[in-house]
Amino acid sequence: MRLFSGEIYKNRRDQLKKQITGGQILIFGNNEAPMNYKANTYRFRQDSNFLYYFGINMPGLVGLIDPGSDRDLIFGHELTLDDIIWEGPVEPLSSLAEKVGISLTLPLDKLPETLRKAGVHYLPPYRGDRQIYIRETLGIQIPPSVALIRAVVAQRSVKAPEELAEMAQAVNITRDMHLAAMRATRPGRKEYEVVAEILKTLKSHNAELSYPVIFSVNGQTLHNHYHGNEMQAGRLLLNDSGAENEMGYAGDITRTFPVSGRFTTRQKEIYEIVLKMETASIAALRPGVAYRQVHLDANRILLEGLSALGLVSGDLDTLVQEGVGGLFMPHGLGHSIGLDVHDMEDLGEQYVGYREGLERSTQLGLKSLRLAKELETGNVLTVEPGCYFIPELIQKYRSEGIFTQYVNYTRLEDYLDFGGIRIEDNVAITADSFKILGDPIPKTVAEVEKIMTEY
Ligand SMILES: [Mn+2]
Repeated sequence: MRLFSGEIYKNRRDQLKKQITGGQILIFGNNEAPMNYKANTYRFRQDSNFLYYFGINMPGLVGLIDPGSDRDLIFGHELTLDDIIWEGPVEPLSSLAEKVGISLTLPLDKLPETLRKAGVHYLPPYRGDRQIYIRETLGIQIPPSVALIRAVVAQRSVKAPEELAEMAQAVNITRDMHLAAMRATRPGRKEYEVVAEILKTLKSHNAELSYPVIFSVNGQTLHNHYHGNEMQAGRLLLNDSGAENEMGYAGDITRTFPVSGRFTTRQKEIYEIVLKMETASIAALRPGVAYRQVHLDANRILLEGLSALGLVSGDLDTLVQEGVGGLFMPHGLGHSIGLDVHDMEDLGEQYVGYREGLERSTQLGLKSLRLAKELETGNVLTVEPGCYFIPELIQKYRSEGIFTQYVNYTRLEDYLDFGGIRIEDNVAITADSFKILGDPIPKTVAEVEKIMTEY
């Protein structure tokens, strides 16, 4: 198990203690999750808050941080002979705890009596077994702590240099997956044959997926997990896939490319619009910039491009304000990323991506913007504009007479078989600018066509 130094975990807990005064802080690790019966489990994924403060990637642990004392604790069980027979002689919990700066571990059944239930702080549980444990076993009746949520979000939102290095590594593994996919795609193959190459590359780095692979000729479906189509020349392929490295940090990258290796004129026209949205959005990033504004500016570039193609018309400011861009990009420009691919979504997007005075819109597109607030140094986020032609959405808007004064629905008929394009990179906010994480991944028309026709 790879860990940061014990000092790093101790400093993180000490920083949290300064924010929370009075009451103990409980950080729950995850348990194994049964797939079809108890002993046959899904891949174990540790809780990200536990990983952040306690590092140990093992099921069945609870961390206790006591702001009134120097001593933090981990509750869990030491391996029995039976465990060793089945699972092998892994490192004892007490020794792992030592490595993350914890000198005392106790059996999990000692937790109820150690706890002062009155002022306990805990984070919102997202698994059913954990909710039951908190309520029934620990007898905690108070809700999750908003003060703790705010403190954890503030801390985890600013990535330290050692975290940025892990994230760049996750992106570089992801990069290899994307290069393999571009090289393996050709007309006549099935999507799942290329997905197999993606997974082979992932596993060769001892990494895991940070979310299920989206790899489809139907890129207009935003989260398409079906991989059974035959890839045909003339279609576009959208690949949104990412690696989670050994330390739990996520990559989240999207590239779109032609199955044949060469863009058609029509594909190139739309691709260049999305590429301009992506590069211009990234170039605008720096501390203090509100990501909501970057999202709106990307929409303006989209509408400007579609206007040049005669698909929309009208005053650009009005088009942006009316939300016409949502018809073509019904999602937000990006989200925070870190130990979670949507970082800290378990704690509530209103705390991670919004702030007081910044309300979430109800407009199609803008309502799905997960990160709207002002950026600060150390934030890491995705920039992932897209342009999609979703036949069901276009037909519904047309039949209901929505945006008829702005959208040329007759011309749009030619695009109903187009699919969708998304281009996504992971970007860190530096002291005065930005840095795209990882090595460059083919992105311009020329770069994409080159790698796809090299082999
Ligand atoms: Mn993403």
